[in-house]
Amino acid sequence: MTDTQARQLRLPTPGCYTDPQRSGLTADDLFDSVTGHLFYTLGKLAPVATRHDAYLALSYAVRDRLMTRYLAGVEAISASPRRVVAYLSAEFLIGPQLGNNLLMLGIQNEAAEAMRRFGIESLEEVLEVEEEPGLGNGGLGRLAACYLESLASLEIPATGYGIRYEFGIFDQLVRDGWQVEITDKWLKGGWPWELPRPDQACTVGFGGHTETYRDGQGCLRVRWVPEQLAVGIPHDVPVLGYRVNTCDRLRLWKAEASESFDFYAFNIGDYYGAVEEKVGSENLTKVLYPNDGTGEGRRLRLKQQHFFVSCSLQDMVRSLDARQLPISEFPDHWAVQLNDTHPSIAVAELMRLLIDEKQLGWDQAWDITTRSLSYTNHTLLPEALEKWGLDLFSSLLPRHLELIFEINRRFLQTVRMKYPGNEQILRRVSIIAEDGEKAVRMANLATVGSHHVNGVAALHSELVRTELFPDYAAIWPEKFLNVTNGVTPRRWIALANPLLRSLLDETISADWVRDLDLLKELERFQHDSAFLERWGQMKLAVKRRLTNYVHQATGLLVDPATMFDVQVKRIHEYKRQHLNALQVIVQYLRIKHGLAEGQAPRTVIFGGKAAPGYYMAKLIIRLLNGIADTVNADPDMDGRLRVIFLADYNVKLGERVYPASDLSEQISTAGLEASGTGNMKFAMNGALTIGTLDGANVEIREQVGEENFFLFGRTTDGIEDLRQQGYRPWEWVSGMPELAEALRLIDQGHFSNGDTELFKPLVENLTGRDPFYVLADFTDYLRAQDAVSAAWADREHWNRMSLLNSARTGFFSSDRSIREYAERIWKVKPFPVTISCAIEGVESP
Ligand code: NBG
Repeated sequence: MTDTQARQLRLPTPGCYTDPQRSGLTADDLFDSVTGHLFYTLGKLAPVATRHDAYLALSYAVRDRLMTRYLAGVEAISASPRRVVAYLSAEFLIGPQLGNNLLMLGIQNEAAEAMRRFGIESLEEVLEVEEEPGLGNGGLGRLAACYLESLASLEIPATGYGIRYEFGIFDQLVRDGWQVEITDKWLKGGWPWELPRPDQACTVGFGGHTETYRDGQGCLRVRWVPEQLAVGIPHDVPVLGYRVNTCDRLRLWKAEASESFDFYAFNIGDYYGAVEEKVGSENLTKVLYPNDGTGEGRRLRLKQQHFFVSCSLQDMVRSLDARQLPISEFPDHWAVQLNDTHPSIAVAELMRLLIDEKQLGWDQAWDITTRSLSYTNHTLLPEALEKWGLDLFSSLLPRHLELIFEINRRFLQTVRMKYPGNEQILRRVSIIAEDGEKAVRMANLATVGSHHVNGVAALHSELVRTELFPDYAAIWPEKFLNVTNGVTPRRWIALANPLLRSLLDETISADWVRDLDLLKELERFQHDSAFLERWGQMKLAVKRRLTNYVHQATGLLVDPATMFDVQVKRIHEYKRQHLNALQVIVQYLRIKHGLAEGQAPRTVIFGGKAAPGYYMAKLIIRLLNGIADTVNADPDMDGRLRVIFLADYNVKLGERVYPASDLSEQISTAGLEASGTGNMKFAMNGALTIGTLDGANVEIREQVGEENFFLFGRTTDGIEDLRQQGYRPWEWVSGMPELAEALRLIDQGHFSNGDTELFKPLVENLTGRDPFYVLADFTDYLRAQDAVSAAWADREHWNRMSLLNSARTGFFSSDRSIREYAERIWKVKPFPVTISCAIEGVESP
């Protein structure tokens, strides 16, 4: 028997399949595997294979290599049960998968070599064709993805539970300066990273009524008789950790109708009626909602939330049943994290499963629920704190509403005992809002039903305690804590910034990828002129890469030697892109007036999507593009000022932009940005921050040193004082001639081809109410921008500050955040997985 025959005959051992073509990590093995997939999985011959085929075949080859690890993990957990983290999130913005998985496996070079043998010169060309699943709006969804990756990298067993939206966040085009939304058909070319599991489907009910009955023991029980059923089909995405065997799982639910065909309707000739239910149910997971949209489609949104939460909790319960573990052990097996209020119906749904399905008594069910759930708050903006009117709620989830009333009644009883006669406090902490339209307050439900509640940056968590939930914090002081957000250095440095990565590998050793605190060692070079020069050269090379992209995307040539001054994030008034816009206009005017001496030449880059229904945000995009058109067409600006709006900002574009930035704009109104995570990605990659004391900016400044951060603006208290004094923005304009001129120019149509109506709402908003204190912070912002220009003039000094920003941002690794959650909230420990064919270079314990 030849070697090849022997190899083909080898049978999989439990937990490991050692066929090199499926699990080997050499370029030869990968090449064989890709050839095999091209032929057998895609049914194509190499000569006619497209780039996309190469991407698919390589992805299947890589997925094979994840499976060994994934299945070994599943077996290990069932052999030796321990608590698993269930991260419930309506959004997971996981970004492109192929490049990341190659990095995790340590086979980027091998894959590049395998592709070369196909005649594809650079791996980039293949990575480029991957469509990213836009299953999130912004920071919250991306955070969930970073956290899943860190969980796997720290070898902690975890499942992310979410929704498989058929259409994710819309693709953004810019037409005549306006945002245009295009449906995101991310699944159209096939998505090789998911495994559908129809055998593990769950059924979820909606509507109907409840009825009481007596069980076998004569106990009175409640039964929910739903009017409509939908089926959730899990689609699993493997999430491999960095150079470890742990491969966690992202389980996304897709909705299908329970009865895809109504034979009665069909038989009476009503073909459309026969498929109506199917279409209705499948609409459930069709589209992701914009997080700051209007009230439209709210009913469907609540359905989505209940749908994915119910499927996920049923799945967890089933995992205990399958192992014949008593339901009382639920909290020993699952630590369920609620990512914002979107999954907070979990409090009622878990109670329902325990009481109605598992027939437990109230006290035991409540004990299990509150020992299992914990909740992260991600915003203080009142419009984002979800509330559902009782009419809507009772029509969709009648049984849940009964349970919520009872949870509330019992909770208020304990509050009454603590604060006798204090009706005010009862009104404030009640889960049901009684003022105005009666509604269920989801943040209150999540807080009452969780053992811990955390904010996402020190300042934000403090505001949660003192402003949002002071009464709850008085009742349960130990329930509230802070876990400052973090981002994964694998994607945001190692993958996104290969030049920085090699420099770090060479100067520190490659261990920084696992232990970002090692970046501190860079501090040794802070006075080494040669090293600082090298640092600057590296940055320049990275900027060149972005310059090429900008040229290709916009047709504009930008000079990589200019300062790249960048603001990329969702467009929102509180994030104040319009504050930045006003500053750019002042820079432009100074150049026009010959007053720009000492002003650094800049390329100002914007990127971000506005919620489709958010008019003011869309007008801000129009303004940014209007300024870009005017500035870029003016020869006086050549070499001094360029303004770019990059369309369709997403994870992929973020990977290009963060590494190439010199200045990071983090200029939100103090108290309104819960944390920010882009701010961390910029700083890690050596951009300096200009920012307010808001969110995690506060901690970034503490870490990198105040001398390496451009601070401006009013503090949370300063804003509050202004509000109390009665803020009259129009009175401020006259005292600030540069601002007055900038506003006048907008008003007169200078950036809108003479159209004096277009930006009126924006100018009137700023000078009339200015709800986000743009004008109040303007002068100080300009001062800080002048300090930025001055610092840029001394390049060695700038490079030193940049180096120190990278060196001191180890704290913002999501590994640190996840360790805090694991120790303080979830009480889970790493559980290394052993497989006989471990990844090269990794010791299997
Ligand atoms: C966002 C905050 C950000 C924060 C992310 C992740 C929501 C509701 N909140 O400041 O606005 O960084 O959450 O925590 O999307």
